[in-house]
Amino acid sequence: MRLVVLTGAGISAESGVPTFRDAGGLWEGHRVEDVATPEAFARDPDTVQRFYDARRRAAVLAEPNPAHDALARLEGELGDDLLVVTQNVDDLHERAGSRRVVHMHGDLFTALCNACGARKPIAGELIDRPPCPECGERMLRPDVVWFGEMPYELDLIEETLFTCDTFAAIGTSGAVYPAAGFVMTAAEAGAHTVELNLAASDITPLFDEVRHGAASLVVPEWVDEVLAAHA
Ligand code: BV8
Repeated sequence: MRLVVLTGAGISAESGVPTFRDAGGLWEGHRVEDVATPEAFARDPDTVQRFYDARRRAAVLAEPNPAHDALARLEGELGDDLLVVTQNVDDLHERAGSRRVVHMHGDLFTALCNACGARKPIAGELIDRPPCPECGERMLRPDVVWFGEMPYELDLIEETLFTCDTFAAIGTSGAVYPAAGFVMTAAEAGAHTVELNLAASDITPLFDEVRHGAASLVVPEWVDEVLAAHA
């Protein structure tokens, strides 16, 4: 059994991390083009830095929920036969104990230097332009993938999708590519595909199986079934 699990903001919603498109979501308070594009950063870096500094502070205060815990438990049993690909920039998968996690859209706790390209851990804020520990320049940005930028680890992700026999998408609206296309790649490779989401998404019709409900309930239930079938 080789599994790929794609997660989105919905898996962290019950941990108090706002999603993007739901009521009260991030895109209600901010226009994507003002905070999540390289053009926005060039035009108004302070607004972009404040946006990510605030999300970093909120992510520190959040705790993993039973959905994160269940995936960590699944990795405990399946080891290398499970890969979690997350669109999330929080660190709740790792704080729940997952190790095999690919952050295809980057993460809040790494800074990327626009001068020398170094990547450095960051716990605090970037609004005050701290110097790059490597080159000393004050051109650090959040190491997140903005719209129009190439997501990370696409080769590894596609390779794993081609050889998986089960693909699950948890808490994602399927509104953003190339992530929203992974279900088709997995299906073409013959995998069984399952969506676990609070409500129907933009890609629900593409799945073999659909389970709608809160991640903290439907994910542990699904993991128990997978482990029972694997035993
Ligand atoms: C790229 C990081 C070149 C930053 C993000 C093809 C067609 C059309 C457009 C495109 C295309 N290909 C590329 C594009 C352009 C663009 C795109 O997709 N635009 C969209 C708007 C149409 N894509 C890009 O620019 C990408 N780069 O294409 O580079 C390329 C081309 C080909 C191959 C390689 C490269 C880069 C996109 C990455 C942008 N960065 N995040 C940050 O975090 O600030 S995207 C961001 O939004 C997320 O990371 C995620 O990827 C995306 C969607 O968010 P979700 O996680 O799904 O959250 P959302 O709020 O939308 O939904 C939440 C869901 O959870 C809902 O369904 C809800 O019902 C559910 N839910 C809520 N609560 C719960 C729950 N479920 C369970 N339990 C709950 N309690």
